[in-house]
Amino acid sequence: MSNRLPVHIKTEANKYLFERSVGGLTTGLINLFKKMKGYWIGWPGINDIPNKDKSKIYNKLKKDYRYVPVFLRNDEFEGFYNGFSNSTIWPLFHYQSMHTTYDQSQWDTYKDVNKKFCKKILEYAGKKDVIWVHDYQLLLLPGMLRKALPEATIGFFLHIPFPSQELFRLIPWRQEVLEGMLGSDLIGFHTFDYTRHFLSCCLRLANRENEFGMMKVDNRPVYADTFPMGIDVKKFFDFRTKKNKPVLLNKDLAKKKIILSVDRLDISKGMLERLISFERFLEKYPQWIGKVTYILICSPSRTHILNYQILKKKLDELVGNINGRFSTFNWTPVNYIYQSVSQEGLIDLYRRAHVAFVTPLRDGMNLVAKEYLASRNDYKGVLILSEGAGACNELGEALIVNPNDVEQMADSLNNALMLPVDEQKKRNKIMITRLRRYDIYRWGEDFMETLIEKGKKGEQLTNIELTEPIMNRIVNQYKSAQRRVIFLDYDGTLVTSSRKNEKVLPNNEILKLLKKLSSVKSNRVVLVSRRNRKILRKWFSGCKYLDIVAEHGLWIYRHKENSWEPLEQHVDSEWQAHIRPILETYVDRTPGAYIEEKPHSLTWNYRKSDPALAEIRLREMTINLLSIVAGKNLEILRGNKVVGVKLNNISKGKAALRILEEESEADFMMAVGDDWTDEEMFASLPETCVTIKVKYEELSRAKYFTKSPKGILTLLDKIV
Ligand code: GDG
Repeated sequence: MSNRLPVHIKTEANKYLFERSVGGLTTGLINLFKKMKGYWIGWPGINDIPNKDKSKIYNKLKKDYRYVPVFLRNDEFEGFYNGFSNSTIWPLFHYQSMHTTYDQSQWDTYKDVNKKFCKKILEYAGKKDVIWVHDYQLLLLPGMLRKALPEATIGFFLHIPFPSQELFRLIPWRQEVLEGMLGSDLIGFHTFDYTRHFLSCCLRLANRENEFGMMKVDNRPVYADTFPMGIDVKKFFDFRTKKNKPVLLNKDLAKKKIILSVDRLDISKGMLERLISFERFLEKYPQWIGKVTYILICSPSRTHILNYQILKKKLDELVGNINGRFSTFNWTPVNYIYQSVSQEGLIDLYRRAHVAFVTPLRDGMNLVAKEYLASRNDYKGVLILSEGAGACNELGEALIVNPNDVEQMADSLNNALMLPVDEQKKRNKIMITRLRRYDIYRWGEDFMETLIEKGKKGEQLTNIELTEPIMNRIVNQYKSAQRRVIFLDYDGTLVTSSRKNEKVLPNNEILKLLKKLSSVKSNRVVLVSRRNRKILRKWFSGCKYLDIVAEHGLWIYRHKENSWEPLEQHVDSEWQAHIRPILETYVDRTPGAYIEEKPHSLTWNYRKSDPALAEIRLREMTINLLSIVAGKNLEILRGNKVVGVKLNNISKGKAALRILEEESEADFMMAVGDDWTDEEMFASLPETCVTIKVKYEELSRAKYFTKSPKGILTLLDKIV
């Protein structure tokens, strides 16, 4: 799925003509698509097609190319493409917030058109198909598809930068945009920075934490990862052009030193700044006057948008000024071509250009830089590349420039023209070898393989909702067992989670359930809580047959013995004196954070803090803590908005295992909990144990989940 099909339709003399469309996405994907057996669904490049012609076009595209057109009306295209896509998302994501507009009706149309695309896919996609959605025009589509096809494997790739949250948060509909993207199983970006920005937006604006790029959304894992798009290196490298006969240039021009740039006319491509620096270069290095020609190829794009019209006007003027100022009777400094050139012509130009001058202000990747290198089968030529292009991460041997630094760019032109051929070859060989390794095919396969793998892994990671039929199944297991052990956490599991030391007394319903459940002779019911042992005994004094594990596993109460036993005879708490000051430093530096203290643990809680700040503090703090806990009987554990240091021989899991040692006959085991200390318990219990997590938006080792304590009380009620 992409906004644009790889062809666009033109009308000429009442006939429909099909032409290849220009642009990074299509160039990159067309060959990959040909290798796959699928459909490419997208807009055919023309609007308001009369109904009588639609089916003719539809059939031709489908039969000849396996393309499926989504027909749009002019007004839809205006709001969706020229509007929200290219007047809001594009400029904002390219850090041009001053050129960004926010228009409610354009946003509404954007949503409607995404729905239209969704409807079209649903005509083709099977329940479990793999769907790959491309780019910023279809940000909402993964979310829409997920609703309609919950089991499908959905990938999304963003071809443009993903901005820092400072900018992204300016969008009034930012939440919906993020949720739309999060409908995917895998979200791909060109560079690690874009991935990082996206994850940071999810954290700060949608409160979604991640573990190494994985988030949990509606009980599904969603992955964000980096896949730098490559090109078909072999095609460019092996392309046959006649050495002596230029395709587009006349003989005189072909003899000059050529500086080349190729862009779609776009505000992000830095053309004005580039021209200004070329003018400065002529001023500063007059020895090149008459010897160097700058060929500026610029394909028309988004011509209906005002900002693009203004840019075109400025560009025309600037080229005119430079040419007026420096031209001689037999030399023009800037050769400005405002049209698309043929593929053959383009590759011939790449091969003849001494310098490729690629200086976008911001660019998701920039394929032109890669194409220039791949075309150079003589390994000659110099690439000047902007640090604002995603490609800069992979092409460090190019001459790297800041696209706003006119002086630096002018100097780089001179340096590039002076660079010895040996040095050119050395640098280009390294870069071309790298491009060969991760070419467009590897990129596509890598994304697809990861998508399919993550889609599968998702099935394993996902816990199952505790629905009525599952409850009935658990009740049957319970009924047919001879000896049962049931571990129940209290806060957050039987009652709604409370703040630190707030008292949430068990109500009559809970007390009645626990009393009944624990009175059954063949049952051993154990309440497993973080709370103080005395309080727990007081609260549950009415449940005579209930056993209790208190203070995260430190104490075990057996009703038969009517006494408390420590899990470990000696609990050393000296270690806390070393850890506490470190946690305190981070409390001081992180508004909202606080420390919770137990004999066997110290935790740093940040539920109330800014999640992004806490994330940074956490990383730093963990590094500090690691050096202290190393080699000691201590471990660092991370839970939901909490990180803790604890003695590693004391935990709910260890206490539960101690109890199970006394229960060798048990043929039904169940454990229920809601937080990270319970995760330890889930992990240490045998595979056959029924484990239930009372929380929804977190990854868990438990087999089942339920959204609130109500689900657990219902299950216990069914059991008793
Ligand atoms: C977006 C992102 C990202 C251009 N003019 C002609 C022509 N082209 C071809 C080039 C190249 C493609 O169009 C342009 O690709 P870019 O990557 O440079 O830029 P965008 O179109 O803005 O693409 C970009 C890309 O998506 C892929 O993810 O890299 O950052 O903005 O392939 O060769 N081709 C021909 N004649 C032209 O006049 N034949």
